[in-house]
Amino acid sequence: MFYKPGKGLLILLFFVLAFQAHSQQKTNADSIRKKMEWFEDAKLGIFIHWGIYAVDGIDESWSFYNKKVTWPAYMNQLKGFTASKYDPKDWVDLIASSGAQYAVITTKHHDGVALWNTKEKHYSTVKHTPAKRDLLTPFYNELRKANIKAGAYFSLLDWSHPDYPAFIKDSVRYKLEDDPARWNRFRTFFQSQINEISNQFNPDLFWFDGDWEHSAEEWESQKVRAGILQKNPNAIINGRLMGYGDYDTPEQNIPVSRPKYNWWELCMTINNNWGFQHKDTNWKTPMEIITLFADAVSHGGNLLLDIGPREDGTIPEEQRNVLTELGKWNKKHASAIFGTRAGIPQGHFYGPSTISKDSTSLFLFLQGHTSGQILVKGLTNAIKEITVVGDGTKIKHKVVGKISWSPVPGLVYIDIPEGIQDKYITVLELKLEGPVKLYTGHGGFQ
Ligand code: FHN
Repeated sequence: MFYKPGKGLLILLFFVLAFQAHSQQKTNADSIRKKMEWFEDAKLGIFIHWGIYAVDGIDESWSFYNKKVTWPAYMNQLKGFTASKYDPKDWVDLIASSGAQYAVITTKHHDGVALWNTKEKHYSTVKHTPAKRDLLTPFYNELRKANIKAGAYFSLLDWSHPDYPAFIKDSVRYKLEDDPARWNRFRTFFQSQINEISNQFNPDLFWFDGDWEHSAEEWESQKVRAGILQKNPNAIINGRLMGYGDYDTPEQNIPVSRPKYNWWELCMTINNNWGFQHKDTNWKTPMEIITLFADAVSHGGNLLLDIGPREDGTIPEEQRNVLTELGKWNKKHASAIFGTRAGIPQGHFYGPSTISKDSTSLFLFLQGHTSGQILVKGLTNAIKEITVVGDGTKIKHKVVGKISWSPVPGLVYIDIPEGIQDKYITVLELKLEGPVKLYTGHGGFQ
């Protein structure tokens, strides 16, 4: 006679399992939130696209994919990639001077050329270029010395690999369904390279790219994520692993509405191209970079600003200037940027803003050379004092239209005197009585 569990026991078992699943999910969410904290505090990263495409100054990988040049002509750039003046300490000193808290370098772009001594039988700067060396280890070593987090960009797709389906636009080497064994060979290859990167560099952040060509199942995204986290549970993965990442990566165009992920990062070129292109002199100015950086931070995001070094490893002066100017502004306004959280909605203040982590300081970013009065609406808190960040000047304000018996706050008008304006963006710190509290009603007396 077998024991037949009663209905009550089955219901109890169901709730126990449901509670365990919920607890596990909460634990996972808590552990992700904890590991994302440095990223959320970091606000600024520097992206580095460095590869053989800098030799002729052409589009990284895309130039052969889009048939602007033949693949042999593109790969002929291997012969010109010298890294002859590569100075990783100079790179990291420049990155540090910008105020960036992390850096992400292309370990391998879609063209398949690894910048480290991969054991896989495929292209690398070690085996196939005059550079003849692993370019990543010295860079990561310098980042660690400077206490800057290390990111590894890795292209899942590899248009140069003979076992990868896609090659150039409008033509494929094979279809997955026609040759699954060949796709498995490629999957083993790319996952082995990811393991090499994990084992050799232990990145704080994996920046995957090129996921759009296959599904999570075809990439085995879940297995890739698990493998990375098994080696480093604190590693952060960007949102380009077909749904198995930790944060969103809007590219080139700043979001107007906040992206769907809890965390997000805008990646952007400093001119119009990711890699070095001598013909591209369309440099964004320091003012433009600082403006879009403030906007991204005010919406709770990060900026990953790209630079493209020359084939010899030197960084163009225009790129150095932008990073240096950005760094000077960041140094002066660090309290309003690093470690803050997203600011108040546009309806309350017409410009970027951030809030201190303890929510008792509200930072207002004044575009252009504002003077006269600015308005903050719906701020319930009393303001203890207003200070110009990085300058210390105290500023007066007045509350207008407050009806004494109504809970609706009055309008806050702040007088901006001449002479306190920053060269780029002026920031005010409003120290509040208690954590920021906003009125979001429809006006009137309620
Ligand atoms: O195709 C790449 C491109 O070359 C570049 O690396 C950018 C950087 O975010 N990512 C892909 C396009 O989204």
